[in-house]
Amino acid sequence: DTAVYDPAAPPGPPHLRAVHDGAVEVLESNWTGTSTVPSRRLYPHQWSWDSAFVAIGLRHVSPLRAQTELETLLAAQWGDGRVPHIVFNPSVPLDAYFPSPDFWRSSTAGRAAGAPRTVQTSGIVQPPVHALAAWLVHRADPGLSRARGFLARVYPQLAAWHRYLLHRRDHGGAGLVSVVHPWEQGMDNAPSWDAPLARVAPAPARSFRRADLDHGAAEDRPTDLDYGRYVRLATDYRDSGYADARGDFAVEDPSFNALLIASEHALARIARELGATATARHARAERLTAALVERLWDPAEGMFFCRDVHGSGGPVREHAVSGLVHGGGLIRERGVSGLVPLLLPDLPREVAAAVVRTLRGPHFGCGTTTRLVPSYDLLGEAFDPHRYWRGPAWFNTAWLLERGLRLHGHLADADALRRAALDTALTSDFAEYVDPYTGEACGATGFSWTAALTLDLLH
Ligand code: 9YW
Repeated sequence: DTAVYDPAAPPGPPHLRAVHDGAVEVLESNWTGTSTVPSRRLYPHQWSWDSAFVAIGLRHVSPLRAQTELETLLAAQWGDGRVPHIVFNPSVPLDAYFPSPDFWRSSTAGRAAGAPRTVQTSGIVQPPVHALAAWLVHRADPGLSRARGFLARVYPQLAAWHRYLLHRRDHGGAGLVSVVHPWEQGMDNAPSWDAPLARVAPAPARSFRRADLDHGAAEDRPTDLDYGRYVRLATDYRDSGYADARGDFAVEDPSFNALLIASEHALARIARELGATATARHARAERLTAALVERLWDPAEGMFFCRDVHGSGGPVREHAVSGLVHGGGLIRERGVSGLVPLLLPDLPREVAAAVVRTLRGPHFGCGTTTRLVPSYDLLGEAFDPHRYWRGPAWFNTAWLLERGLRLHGHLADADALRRAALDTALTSDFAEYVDPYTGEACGATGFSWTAALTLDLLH
């Protein structure tokens, strides 16, 4: 009877079984043998924060594959500790994704920063969800993890990764990490970037070819002007040898920093599991939480905002898409990134309570007007329910907020968000993102982190 080889069915009614089976199937078909592509057609390489989210879900299906996913990514770590945002698959044609390895030139331009010689990567980073993922993966099967020495091997790599961010990327000088490119924060064309990007002279459109438009609808994707600026920033960073001097663009982002803090807490747990002391790491995470509140919290608006490190006191500028933008300091665009710190255990009580009120209020409509939390202010001038990070709902942010609500004791809200995410994942065929009101699928379907985080919510 071969049934004994079948994976155990998760508990629950038949439609949850369908969600489970569908999610497993997506992860199977996006698995390359050593890692998972976010989407077979749109994103045919390994992406950094995608892999962390994927590992969190994959641990329920195969703890071994989940460990391998993180190990493959960390094998491409640079000598200076940075974990690149893309690890390229050499068997995929160069024109399948832009920017391709010949744009980043990691093994030559990144030599001084210690880029690996044998594997091609990008030179920017993505949010550090990895230590959190490694800890959760370990807990899914501690026996296998210990037998393979999983934590003992990844711990020094993760520690070096956090060191890089904390020491080389503190461009604001207050302890928080700055991103130097919108792609680093992961929410590429969020309206929060409009102001700092307005200072960047776009690269000429003819100097690059957007492969994303071969697979994604132009009206759902960033604009050509956005891309011109992305290319300029990345080119200048590359041509500096990926040196972390303060460049034109440096922003302290709430979600990026909150994920680093959550990962720092996870790294403390990993240290303790390995027999080392965890106190210093927990203390650092608490200090970073205090800095996050001090630098990015706006009590009047009840949410966190990005801080434009170069912008303080600068002139008000014009942006082609959203009109007038602020000259500096806090960028008061309400993005879902400003709610993600709810994930943190040491958030002051009144801050957590205010974030929950904002989440439920008219700007995000959670549990009231929206089906799934939008990426951007429903009432904001730049809101567009279909354009990528300027309105659509994403499943990774739903997962992060669900965890935050649960952590802070808002169980009914957490349950409702969980149900909405599970239903929408199934009906949208595990879409990359969805219309926040209707749940209509946008971007790619069969998207890996949607499937993985759905699986995690089922358990
Ligand atoms: C792109 C892979 C990546 C995500 C990012 C998302 C998108 C790449 O896809 O960026 O070409 O637009 O914005 O967060 O990691 O899924």
